[in-house]
Amino acid sequence: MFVVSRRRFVVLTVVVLSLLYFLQVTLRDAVRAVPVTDAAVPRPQEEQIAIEAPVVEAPVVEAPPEPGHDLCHGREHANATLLMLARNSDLSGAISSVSQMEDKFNKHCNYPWVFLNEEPFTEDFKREMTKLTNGSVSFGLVPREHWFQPAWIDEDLARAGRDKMVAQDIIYAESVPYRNMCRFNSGFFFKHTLLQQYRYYWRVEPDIEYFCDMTYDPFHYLQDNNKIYGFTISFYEWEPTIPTLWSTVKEFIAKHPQYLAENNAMEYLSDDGGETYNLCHFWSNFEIADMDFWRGEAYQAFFDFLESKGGFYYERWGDAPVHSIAAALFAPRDQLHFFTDVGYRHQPFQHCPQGADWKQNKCTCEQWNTLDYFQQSCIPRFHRLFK
Ligand SMILES: Nc1nc2c(ncn2[C@@H]2O[C@H](COP(=O)(O)OP(=O)(O)O)[C@@H](O)[C@H]2O)c(=O)[nH]1
Ligand SMILES: [Mg+2]
Repeated sequence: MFVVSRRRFVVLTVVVLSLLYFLQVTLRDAVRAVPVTDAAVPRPQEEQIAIEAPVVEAPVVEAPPEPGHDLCHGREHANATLLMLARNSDLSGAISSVSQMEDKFNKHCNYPWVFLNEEPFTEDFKREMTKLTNGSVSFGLVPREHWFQPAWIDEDLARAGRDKMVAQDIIYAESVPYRNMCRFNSGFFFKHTLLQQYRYYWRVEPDIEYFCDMTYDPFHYLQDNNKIYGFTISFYEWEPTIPTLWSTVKEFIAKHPQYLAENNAMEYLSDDGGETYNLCHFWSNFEIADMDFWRGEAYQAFFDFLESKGGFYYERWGDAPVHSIAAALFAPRDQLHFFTDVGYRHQPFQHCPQGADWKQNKCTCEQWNTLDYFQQSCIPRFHRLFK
């Protein structure tokens, strides 16, 4: 009796438990089938995924990069270097410029630095510069023949030219080193041994200011967009420093018309189809540019022609008008680039980005203080090229 009733009890228990399990499953599915329409009720998503969803690897969604944060990650360096010509006495200005460049751009990218000087850099200078960057640093001596006034220049004529400018109260009127520097920057820097391996350079001077974070790599920008010359400030040259430059340019063009690019930027340089120079130029203390252009046939022929006239010493031809005229005439206009989003100052002028660029790039300049809006600016002429 006891044995039978125990067996019955076990059977009953199994039946009851099966029934309860069946009811639980049916009810649970019924509840899940009801759509959740009340947005205020949080859906137990994780629980659902845990129970029902097949296990799939969730895609890795990276947070959008902070502007500038990874501007050089994920892509090889362009073939480029940062470049500074400086004297040992420029040390404090060089420290200021290099640390700003590192902070605003190069700490993300570690492009190399090349420093050039016609005298050996002091150990102090080298130590200070090396300390400021994680990129490689090289110090080069400018060969004598790339720097000093050539022997064939008539010194009496050159002195007369300097005296005339002193009388006109022109800045650097009497300075031969300044003329050496302008000639070197016009025709020789890109021939330096340390620069042979590079195509693009960013020219940086001591004592300049950068106001904004770079949010992209400007070397890649030039490369990807087939640009050869980038600038931030453009205005009028002081005519007494270049009295015969434009007539020399016209003579060169008449001899070598083949070097004039189709769709060049002559209208930026001249308001009368090339007859006279309106003195507009790109301020070359900031340049991000392609040395292959300077190394190319047209520019080489152009520089040799200018050099043969002696105007770097008899007058005071600057590398800014020389580079600008060449870039505007021997390259198509769409290979020139206005880095409008780069905030930059070299005494006494500055360019300050506007609007969204100013905000996104965390610029510290005041937006009203930008040469573009002043009468001295040639930026409107540059813009008109593309209208
Ligand atoms: N090594 C060397 N660099 C010079 C000399 N003169 C000017 N520079 C550099 O050439 C660039 C332009 O000179 P800077 O005095 O700033 O001329 P400015 O910008 O036209 O007033 C700067 O990078 C200077 O450091 C010089 O005699 N020797
Ligand atoms: Mg300067």
